[in-house]
Amino acid sequence: MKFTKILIANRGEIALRIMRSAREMGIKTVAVYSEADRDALHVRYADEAVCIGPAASNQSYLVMDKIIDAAKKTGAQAIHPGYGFLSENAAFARALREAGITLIGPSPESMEIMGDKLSAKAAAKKYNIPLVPGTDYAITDVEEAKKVAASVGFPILIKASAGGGGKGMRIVETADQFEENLQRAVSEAQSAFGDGSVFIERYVGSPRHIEIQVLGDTHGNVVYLFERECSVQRRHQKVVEEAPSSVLTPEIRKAMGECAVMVAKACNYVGAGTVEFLLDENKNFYFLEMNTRLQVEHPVTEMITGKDLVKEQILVAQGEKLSFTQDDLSINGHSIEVRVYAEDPANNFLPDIGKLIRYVRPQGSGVRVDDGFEEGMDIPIYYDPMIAKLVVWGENREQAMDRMIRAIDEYTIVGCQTTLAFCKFVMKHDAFRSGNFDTHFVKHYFTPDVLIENPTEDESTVLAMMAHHLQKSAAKKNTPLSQQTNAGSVSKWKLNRLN
Ligand code: MV4
Repeated sequence: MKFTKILIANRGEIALRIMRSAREMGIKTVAVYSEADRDALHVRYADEAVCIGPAASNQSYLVMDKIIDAAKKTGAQAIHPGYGFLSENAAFARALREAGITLIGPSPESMEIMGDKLSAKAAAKKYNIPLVPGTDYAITDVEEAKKVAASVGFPILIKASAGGGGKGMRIVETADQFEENLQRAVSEAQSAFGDGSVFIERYVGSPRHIEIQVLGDTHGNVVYLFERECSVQRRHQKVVEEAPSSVLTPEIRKAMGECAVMVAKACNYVGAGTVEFLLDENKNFYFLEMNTRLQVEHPVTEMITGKDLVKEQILVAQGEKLSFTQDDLSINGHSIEVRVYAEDPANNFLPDIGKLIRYVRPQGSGVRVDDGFEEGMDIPIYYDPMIAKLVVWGENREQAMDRMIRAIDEYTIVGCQTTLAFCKFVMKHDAFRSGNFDTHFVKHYFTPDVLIENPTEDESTVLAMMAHHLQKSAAKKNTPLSQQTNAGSVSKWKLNRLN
């Protein structure tokens, strides 16, 4: 069935990004919004908009019934959930199925298999996908855990089956630490996820995080759209993503890609999904988990493949066959994304929301900005503090990194602290530039004082202004008051630079 109208059950940059593809396809869009998002860009961009409640997500963007009602009321045939919120909620997928509304995403069954790490591992094991040595069943008995550990070797990582994204993980260095850690992990998993199942794996000490984009249709076809490298992250929050990875050989890429396709086939996957792997120092890769949604960092894949992943999602949700095969896909150039958060990297990345007093996006060749804000808007406190995704494309990695630095320098955000300077620090760092880094990059190399050595253009301006001002006031001290002028050269100069 061809859709004529779809509802986007999300907000911010991803809601806009989805609407843009829908509009290109001639599909009308319905926005839903909370009271905090009345003036948001996704509401203005949509053909229709429905208010679904107060600011708090659990009273708006997370309330299935309100969203389903909005779809029924507006006659939307399908719902795109974006990422976060209800995007990986199997109950929502099932409720849509019962309401006769198409989810632009996988089936509830695929979500359930992959939502639970143990059932995901079990599904992958059937296809001989490499897994980190450990257990593929829930473990509660300390003696048994010690036995497994003796065969796979310490350190060991305890993971919650219902966890994911690093939640509920514990490292165990020696056998005598098992008792305490296992009990704690079980009770933490029970209280955090309502499921105390944990399993153990050998701890891979310095891994790279590499994920494969897959796309499946309802006719059993699945392709991979190569990898994204997401090793630069801070406390499990990704900061920089790129495609392709600088460490994969064509052979490993093909092997990982084919494994990812098998993982998708293992759960009859339909739509866009991401299969996460760890890559160890010897370039062995291991399946970790599958994310059954469109990911934040999908643009880097779009930049190197030329595909519009949202369009493809909509087409397969309409029941169409994929219009290309694996052999039609190739990697063109290099793409990097940085996440621009309203957070203060000098102050432990605490959210620093405020009004965007001045907001000027970078432009020019090979630059894409996915955002949901305009100058003058407030960043709401209720949601994720991501302001934008800054994405660049270059013919090669070097050009992409240089272009990213240029784009960061062009980006003007006044009104809140942002992670831009931090991203510039990463782009200039030898370990990043050489490609020789792992998931410990931020922990190993970042301290707030590096920001002073890596100011963005805006910060350089402010620093120069401060220096200028200090010089003037020092000079003033030695000048009789009667001779002091108040030319306001600082503010005039600032205006020149900003306009
Ligand atoms: C691991 C690991 C080391 N060894 N598993 C973190 C997120 C979740 N998807 C799995 N994670 C990890 N699993 C074994 N056996 C290290 C991590 C990990 C990590 C993985 C990807 C990206 C960033 C990370 C940061 C810390 C730990």
